[in-house]
Amino acid sequence: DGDSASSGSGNSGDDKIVLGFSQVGAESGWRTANTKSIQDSAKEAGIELKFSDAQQKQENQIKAIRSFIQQKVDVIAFSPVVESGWDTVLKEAKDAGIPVILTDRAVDSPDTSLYKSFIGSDFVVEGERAGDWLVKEYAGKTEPVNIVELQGTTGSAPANDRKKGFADKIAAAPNLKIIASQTGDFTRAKGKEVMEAFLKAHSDIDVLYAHNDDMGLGAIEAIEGAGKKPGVDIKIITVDAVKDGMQALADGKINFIVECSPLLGPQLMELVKKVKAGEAVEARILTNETTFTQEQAKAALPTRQY
Ligand code: GYE
Repeated sequence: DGDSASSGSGNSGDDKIVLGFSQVGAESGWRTANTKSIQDSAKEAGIELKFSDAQQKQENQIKAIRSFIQQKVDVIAFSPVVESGWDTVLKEAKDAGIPVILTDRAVDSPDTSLYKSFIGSDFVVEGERAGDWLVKEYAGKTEPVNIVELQGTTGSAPANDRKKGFADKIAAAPNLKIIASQTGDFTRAKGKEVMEAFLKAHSDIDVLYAHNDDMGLGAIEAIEGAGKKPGVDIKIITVDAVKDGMQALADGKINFIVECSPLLGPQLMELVKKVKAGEAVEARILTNETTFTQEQAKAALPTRQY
């Protein structure tokens, strides 16, 4: 909706700021909560939001950004599905005088003048927190620990960084070994499918590290389908801490979750206003996050917002 009113200038007479936002897709519970946060906070801030869903495809995001440029929106924000390949379209926005804000995921463009700010998590730290927990869990043990890894979308910042942070930390314990690692595209269906293949190929999996809750939840179905007990026969670590993940953690099917907050909307709208007013903004805004054990999940669940 809203597309019919989009010809000509983004400013439709009143002084409402027009924000074009290109979302990754609807691949996970995290993403759904993120979309809601952005839509709700735009409304609250009195910002007109042109929202576009790229269905996990970079070409769709590039199209959406070009369309926002054509519509002369005031500010463009987007969550880049992958890290590479943005220089050209970001240059087009810059040449058109439209400021860009990155949310959630990073780009690898060397020219940081192509965007005003980047708001979101430190995914390397998230991977490190997952790795730290595992190293502690097996402290003092020397038997081999076989880990399988479900990676997020190939080429995305969270997949690259969560893999790296985890690998860096488990390197401290030579018996902790990743025996298989594949993408599950951040979805439940893919997580299940890839875990089924892992279980067929390896009879001796001790640990699953999934780059998000949804893939972990899909994998739990695969593990149960293979007659094993998730959280007991195979220990599971995930990232995000959305409600379904937290429930599985409280139920003992997941062992540890590293939080990644999707509630970026309010801070994004603050940034949009500042950027529109020509005020200086911080180049990097980090989200505050924690981790959850099974006991902590039980305590947090009743008041969890998403
Ligand atoms: O962890 C995952 C989602 O970019 C941080 O994307 C986000 C990730 C999140 O699909 O669930």
